[in-house]
Amino acid sequence: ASQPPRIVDLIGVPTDVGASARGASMGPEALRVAGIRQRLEAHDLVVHDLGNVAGPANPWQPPVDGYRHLDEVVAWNQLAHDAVHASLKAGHLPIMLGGDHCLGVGSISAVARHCREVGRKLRVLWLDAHADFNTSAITPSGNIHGMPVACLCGLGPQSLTGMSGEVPAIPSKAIRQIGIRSVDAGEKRLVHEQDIEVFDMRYIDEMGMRHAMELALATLDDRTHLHVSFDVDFLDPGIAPGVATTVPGGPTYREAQLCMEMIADTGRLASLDVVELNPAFDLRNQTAELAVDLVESLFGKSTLMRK
Ligand code: 5AB
Ligand code: MN
Ligand code: MN
Ligand code: MN
Repeated sequence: ASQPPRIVDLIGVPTDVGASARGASMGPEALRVAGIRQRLEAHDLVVHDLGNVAGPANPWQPPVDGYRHLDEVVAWNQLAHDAVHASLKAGHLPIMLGGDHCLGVGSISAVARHCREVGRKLRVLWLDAHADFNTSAITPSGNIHGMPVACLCGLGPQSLTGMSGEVPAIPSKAIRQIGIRSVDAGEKRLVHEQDIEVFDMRYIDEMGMRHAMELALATLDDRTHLHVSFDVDFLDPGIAPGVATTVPGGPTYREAQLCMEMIADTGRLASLDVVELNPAFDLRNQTAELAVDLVESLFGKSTLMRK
């Protein structure tokens, strides 16, 4: 059993081609300004800031055949895929700084490919207000940031579903969704059909974050690669206004901290996305600072009571 890697690569992917509003492209810099590097270094991590990858501009066009900006989304995801895969191959722990959540396809398909290459099991925790399980046939918007989980499960255009070299890139049973509270009608049907394990806000209200996370993290073992895809709109908009698609009724500060701390306790975190932060909606970078605070907790910032 190998220890999770302790060299962290920060990979900026500054795009908003998959989003409903402009501005997530400013996310990587806002996270740097909030001190993500220094905060990780304070936890005995070696941090390599690899800078930003450079992809196509946002053409800001309406959807075509149910997809907005598909070519640009594919280009950015290929860049994310290659950078994340190279980091994993080097034995590092990639943190993708998004960018909108369409990038989950590139990032997680790289993780899936790596896991296949080294014979590891995969668990994906999808922290989000949304299920991101739309397809071109059912999307209300055409925005591809609402489709990455479907693409990873093999539902979507071949240019996105095939990125890992296998379709589907991941089995639906590898996924746990947490914090969900906004799902479109057609999307809901697909999530049920695919049998995705969802801990929605109703579940968290009734059973508590602790129980939700105990189940979401159950059956991990020392061969499991744990990936966290952290959509900042997971958080309650009262504490995290800096996103384009706020949904009321998300986790409080304490619930979010507990979520991150329980992930840290597993010692299995091996890759991370921080996506959908939109500085154009933020107030004095407070959402970026909160996201960095929570990332710090993912790497073991905790109170004095635990060792
Ligand atoms: B996010 C919506 N379901 O498909 C759609 O922020 C919103 O990555 C998607 O979770 C939100 O357009 C995508 C209405
Ligand atoms: Mn490196
Ligand atoms: Mn999302
Ligand atoms: Mn979301």
